[in-house]
Amino acid sequence: MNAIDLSLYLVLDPGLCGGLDGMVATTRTAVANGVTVVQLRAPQWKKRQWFDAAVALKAALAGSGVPLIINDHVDIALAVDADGVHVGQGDLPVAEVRRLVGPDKIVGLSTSNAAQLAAVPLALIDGGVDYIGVGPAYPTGTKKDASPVIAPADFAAMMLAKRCPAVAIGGISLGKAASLIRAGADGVAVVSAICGQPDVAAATQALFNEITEARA
Ligand code: TZP
Repeated sequence: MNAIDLSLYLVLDPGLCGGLDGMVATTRTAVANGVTVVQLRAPQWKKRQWFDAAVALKAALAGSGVPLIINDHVDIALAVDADGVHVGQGDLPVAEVRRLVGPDKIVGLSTSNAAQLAAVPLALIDGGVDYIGVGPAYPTGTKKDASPVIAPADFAAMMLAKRCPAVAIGGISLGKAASLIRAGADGVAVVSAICGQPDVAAATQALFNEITEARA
């Protein structure tokens, strides 16, 4: 398994951030204030926009130690030599993703229920993943086709059953991260709690502090 610090995982949304420049500015500020992973996610975009944004984000993250993860598009991840790829249940199978990116890239997979969790492949040689996303933990307006919200008891059961690091996602804002960390999540992933916030630095710091305190 490739190590990844999932503590505070920023999933960029070009609409909320105000386009590419806004995504780069958000990334710089968020990383300076505690974000540990950055994912480029732009379901509406054409491939060239993905490529240009991935190049810009990779440059923005250079030297920070914070990995750049590309949602869904293995070719973009390979083209810019990103740190990893995150796929959903309807995307390319993770075994194929692993075969394409090799053993050293981070591969993440979204899971929304116990059955999907039980089917997660772990051994890298068999196409395993490095971490899972688990959600939605709360209702979200950001992903229109999100799966049903995972009830807290079911979320806790998934955290007990997981065999790799897990990041909670979906509707997580200040005050909603701590219970997920205490339930066993290794971190939380957010879009709207950081992207488009009037004070990205303060929003990031507050979330980071909540996660740190929940672990103490
Ligand atoms: N996957 C599951 S929920 C979600 C994704 C990408 C959107 C999360 O966005 P927000 O704004 O943090 O609720």
